[in-house]
Amino acid sequence: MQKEEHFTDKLANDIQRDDTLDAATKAQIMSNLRKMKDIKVNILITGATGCGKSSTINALFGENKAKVGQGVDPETMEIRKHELSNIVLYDSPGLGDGKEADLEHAKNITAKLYETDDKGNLLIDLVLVILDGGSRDLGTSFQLINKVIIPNLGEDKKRLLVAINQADVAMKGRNWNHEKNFPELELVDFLDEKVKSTQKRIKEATGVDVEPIYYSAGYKDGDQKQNPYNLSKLMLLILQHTKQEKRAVFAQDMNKDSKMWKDDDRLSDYRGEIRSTLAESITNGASTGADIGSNILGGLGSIVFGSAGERVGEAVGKVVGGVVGGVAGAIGGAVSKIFSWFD
Ligand SMILES: Nc1nc2c(ncn2[C@@H]2O[C@H](COP(=O)(O)OP(=O)(O)OP(=O)(O)O)[C@@H](O)[C@H]2O)c(=O)[nH]1
Ligand SMILES: [Mg+2]
Repeated sequence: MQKEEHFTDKLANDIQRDDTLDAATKAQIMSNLRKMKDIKVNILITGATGCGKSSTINALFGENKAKVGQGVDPETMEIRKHELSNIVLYDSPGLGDGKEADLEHAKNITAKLYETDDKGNLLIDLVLVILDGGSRDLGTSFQLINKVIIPNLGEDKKRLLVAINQADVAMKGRNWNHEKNFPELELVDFLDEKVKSTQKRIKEATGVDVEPIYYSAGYKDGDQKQNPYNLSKLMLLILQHTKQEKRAVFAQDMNKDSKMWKDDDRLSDYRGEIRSTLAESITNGASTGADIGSNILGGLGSIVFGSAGERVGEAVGKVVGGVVGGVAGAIGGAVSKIFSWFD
C-alpha cells in the first residue's frame, strides 16, 4: 500500500513557495516541520475481549492503516503493536480471560506503563480503557482500571481515558434509532447512568476523577453496516488528553472517511473543536522560534480556528492573513488545506 504524503511535507512545500517569508524564517519552519514529522504518540488500548478495541482502532484511524506489529507470536498473550505514521497503538487484552491469563495481561500492561522512551520519558502518552456498554458485569474492567492501571500510572492521571463502547446495544438493541443512528431518550438516560456509575466506581476505589463517555465504534457485518456514533467526541477527548505539542500528528493518522465522524450527541461542535485543536497544535509547532511570537499565534489560533462550523480555510485566510500576514498567514493558509476531508 502506498503511504499517503505526510502533511508536514505538504506544509513544507507551501511554505517554501511562499515569497512573503524570508529565508531564515523558512529555514526555521522547515526544521520545526521535520521535527513534527517524527513525533510519536503512543497509546495503550485495553479492555475485555470483544469490547471493541479493534473496531475502535479501525474507526478512529482507518481500517487499512493499522498493521500488526512484527515479531508478535499470536499464540502468546503479548500486547499487539499497530504502527501508523505517527500514532503507535498497543492493543492489549484486558482482564476476564481466567486467572492465569489475567495475571499475564496485568503484568504486561504494568510493564508497558513503566516503559520509557530514549529520552527517559514514559513511553505511553495515553491509556484508553474500553468498556463494553452491553455488558452487565463490568467487575473485571473495574479491577483492571482500579487495581492495575491507576496504581501504575504515576503522577499524571490525565493519561487515563475511559470510554463505554457499543452504546447502540447497551439495552440489547432497544431504543437505538437505526435509521438516524442515535439513541432514543430512554437509552440516553440508561447510558448517562452508566457513565455516572463508572465514574463513581473509579472515584470511590482510587480517588481519581475520570470523565467517561459513551460511543459506538459501529460495525460492518456482511450487508449490515452501521456508522460510528460519538466517535468525534472520543477523538476530541483523546486530543485533549494528549500533550499540546504532540496533538498535531493526529492529522496524519485520523480516518479520512468523513462518514465516520458525522453522528454524535451534538452537545458540542466536536468536529469544529477537533479542527481547531489540530490547527492550533500544527500552527504553534511550525512557527516555534520563527519571528512571530508563538504566543500571538496561540491566541490567534483559538480565535481563528475556534469559530464553530466555519471552514478553517476561509477563517484562516480572512482573519490571519488580514491581520498579521507573514508567517501566521502562510502557515494558516497551508494548514487549512490539510482538513479538506474533514467536513
Ligand atoms: N453493535 C455494535 N457492535 C460492535 C461495536 N463495536 C464492536 N462491535 C462488535 O463486537 C465484536 C468484537 O469487536 P472487536 O473490535 O473485535 O473487539 P476487540 O476488543 O478487539 O476483541 P478482541 O481483540 O478479541 O479482544 C465484533 O463483532 C464487532 O463488530 C459497536 O459499537 N456496536
Ligand atoms: Mg481485537
